[in-house]
Amino acid sequence: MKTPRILVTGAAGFVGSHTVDLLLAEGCQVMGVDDLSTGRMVNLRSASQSPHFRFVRADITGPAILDDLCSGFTPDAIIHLSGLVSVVRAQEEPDLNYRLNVHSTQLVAEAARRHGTRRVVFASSAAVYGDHPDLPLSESVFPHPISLYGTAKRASEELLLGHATSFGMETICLRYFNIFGPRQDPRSPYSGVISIFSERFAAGQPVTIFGDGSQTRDFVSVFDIARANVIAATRPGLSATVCNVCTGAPRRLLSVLDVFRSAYPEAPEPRFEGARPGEIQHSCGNPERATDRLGFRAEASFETALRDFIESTRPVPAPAEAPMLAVVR
Ligand code: UD2
Repeated sequence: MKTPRILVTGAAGFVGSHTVDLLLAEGCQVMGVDDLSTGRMVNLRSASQSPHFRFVRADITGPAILDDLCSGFTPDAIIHLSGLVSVVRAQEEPDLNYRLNVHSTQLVAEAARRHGTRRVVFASSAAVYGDHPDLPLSESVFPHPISLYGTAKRASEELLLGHATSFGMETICLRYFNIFGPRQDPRSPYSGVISIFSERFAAGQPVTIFGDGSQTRDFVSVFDIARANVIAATRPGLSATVCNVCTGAPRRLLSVLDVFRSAYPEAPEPRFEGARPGEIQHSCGNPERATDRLGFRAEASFETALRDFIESTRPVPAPAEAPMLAVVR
């Protein structure tokens, strides 16, 4: 069988770098592109050792960039992961949100069409659902995003599905729920709660709980997200679709906190503050469609994946000083 050739945009980011690692482990030829505005080369340290990986530093919205990549590499599929990830920044800079989260998708879809790449996998988000009351969220409910970020993801989905209908392309939009795992940047105040907690617990600093901690989220390991991407890009015979990537099992924020506190029993007490304005209380996806249409099911046990993540971010204790040797004269 021919070795799959996969082009990954946003390859040096949190999700991108794990996806690249898994594609290489599965024997694919991988071309990664990233402008390194938020992605980091250190995330590709292991991938860069592989003779099957090539990396190009570029902004994919630049003139002819995607055409050059597609004509040089001739990908079988494109996994489009680059974009503006901050919901707050998307709200503050709507034109930037449009360029990075909508226009870039149109450029990817068109480059794929022109170069005969039938399969495009797209990083969509649970944000397309907005504050929908019917949980768990199924793809059949009408999406009603409440942020420009969610709106842009929704618009991108429609552009890709339009390419499927018009040109027979296999465009697969994956609605990721709350992703956690290694390489997520904890420094931004808008990072995922688990990466913020891991950094603060490791530094011996108190964490802040917004609200009373009873809010729930459908947390998915980044290793499962990478697996969904790889299946969507490489499994033969898939049709265009939109699928949740989630576990279907909501977790309370207080139970997440408990796992951290058992790993760091000496940690200071958390601080409680008012809930963030406009935030939803509960979120959970229905994972059935991804199982039916892609053959994907989240496998990581939440507790195990969270404990592994906590251990991987635990500071390494400084080596004990060597005992002084008495000088014998
Ligand atoms: C997620 C996405 C966001 C958007 C949104 C759509 C992440 C990181 N964010 O936001 O991009 O798609 O869903 O619905 O996946 N919290 C604390 N203390 C902290 C940080 C957070 O209590 O230091 C709370 C926060 O108030 C919220 C929960 O933890 O209730 C989860 O917060 P989050 O920022 O990880 O994710 P979320 O679901 O708000």
